[in-house]
Amino acid sequence: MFNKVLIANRGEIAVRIIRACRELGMQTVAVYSEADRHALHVRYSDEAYLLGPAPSRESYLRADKIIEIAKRSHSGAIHPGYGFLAERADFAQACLDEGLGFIGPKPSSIAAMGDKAVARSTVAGSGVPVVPGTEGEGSLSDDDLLKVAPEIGFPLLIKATAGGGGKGMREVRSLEEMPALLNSARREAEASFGDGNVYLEKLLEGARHIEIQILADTQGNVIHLGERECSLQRRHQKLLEESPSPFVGDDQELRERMGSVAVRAAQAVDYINAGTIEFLVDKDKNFYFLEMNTRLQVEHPITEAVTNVDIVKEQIRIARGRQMRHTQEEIRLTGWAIECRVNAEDPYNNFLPSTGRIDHLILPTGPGVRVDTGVYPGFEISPYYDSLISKLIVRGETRGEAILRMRRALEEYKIVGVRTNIPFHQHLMDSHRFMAGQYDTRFVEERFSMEAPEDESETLPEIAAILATLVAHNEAQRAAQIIQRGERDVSNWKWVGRWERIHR
Ligand code: MV4
Repeated sequence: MFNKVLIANRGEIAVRIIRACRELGMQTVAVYSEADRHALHVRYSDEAYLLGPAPSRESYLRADKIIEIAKRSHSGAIHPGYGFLAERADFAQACLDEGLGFIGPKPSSIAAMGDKAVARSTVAGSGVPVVPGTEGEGSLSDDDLLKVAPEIGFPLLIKATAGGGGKGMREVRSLEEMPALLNSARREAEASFGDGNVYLEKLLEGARHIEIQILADTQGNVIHLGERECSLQRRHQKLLEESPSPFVGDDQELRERMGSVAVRAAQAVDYINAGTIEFLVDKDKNFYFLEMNTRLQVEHPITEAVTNVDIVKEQIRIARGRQMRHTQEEIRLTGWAIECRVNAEDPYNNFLPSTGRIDHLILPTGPGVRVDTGVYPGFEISPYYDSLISKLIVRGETRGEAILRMRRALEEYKIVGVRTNIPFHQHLMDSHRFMAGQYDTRFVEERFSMEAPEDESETLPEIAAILATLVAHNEAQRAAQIIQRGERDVSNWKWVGRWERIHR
């Protein structure tokens, strides 16, 4: 039984895990790169060890060094967080081989779900619905794929078996264009994963992306914690998540069905610890298994907010061989939670990553607000890691209250020194489609613009357009976002005025 945990991660998630450990009375060991010497996770941990230079390859991906530090510091277990080594079966196995606990599933479960074709056929064998497509495991040649494609029917999707996150994915609308698309999909998959193997699925258009959080302990208990709506994303990067899903809403029967199918999918690979089953859900509420994420997810706090379950503490208890503290009957979703991912990127410039020092920072607080962050004033945002700087999570009794609370929290949030996507989230909170919960995975890319109100404004009087823009974006927030030291000498107000005249 361990009581010292090494956190093999950085940023907000490392801080989140350290907090859970401390509340459970456990010692914490941080690891960090040269870019993260002054990071919050280093300050919050009991001990911290340098891994190496800033690039992930030379620091947070150095499995050998991390295991060596775990042993040297007498840590009993490693929590991988998300990203980096979290879904590497070989790393989980190496931990176990060295007598270290891995706070996550068994290596065999990670491997089975890591190969998307194996995952499909494994869960399908347990009666989990999958999108019609190629069946079985093992590699398929172009000839094989071109032969079965017409049986599956067009449009279809080429997907990488080593994939996930949309890499190596291609839409195919006819047999004629398929050979070239197979080629480019294989090349991209080979470049990204070192594995050019692909499989086919019928393309589901206009579907929603809804995922189910599950927890499984070593005593054989598997429960689900309801769903998260994750359709608001751009180029496979999620931007906002909510729980419950407005699409599932009060259809408790659908929730229960998706939940029990998710539990079955987890059981199909002998799953232990926290995991997430992703589904595509069509207009008629048919749902299909997409993939399973065998890790703690970025958006776990919204599930915590509506279930009152501390998922990270449960992960640690489960890894210590303890029974889960909750039964399925005890889990009830109450209220509504929304998470906005605050990224250091410029929503007015194609979401270009923004780096630099955080000169000023005021975090929103107050009723129903949670901020998980790894940064503080004076911290330098480097280009080496993902651009997530914080997660703003709000909870309300109803979806309406949660949206109003999110607006209020976004107004309070001030970051000066780097650009952030806060104006994007503010714009989104004013979108009628978002308010109505009417969005699918194409919404941000196809129907949402930062430049103009979503419903064409030509017919509206000019004065209304100006007022709507001013109210929607909140002048003060806009001014704070725009400041870049030494770049111009006019006041923010003048600059905003010009900007708005240019962008009308
Ligand atoms: C799909 C799909 C439509 N039909 N599969 C994208 C990433 C990977 N996790 C699976 N993805 C999709 N698979 C079929 N058969 C549409 C997507 C998809 C998507 C899925 C979830 C969230 C956002 C998405 C954005 C574009 C496409």
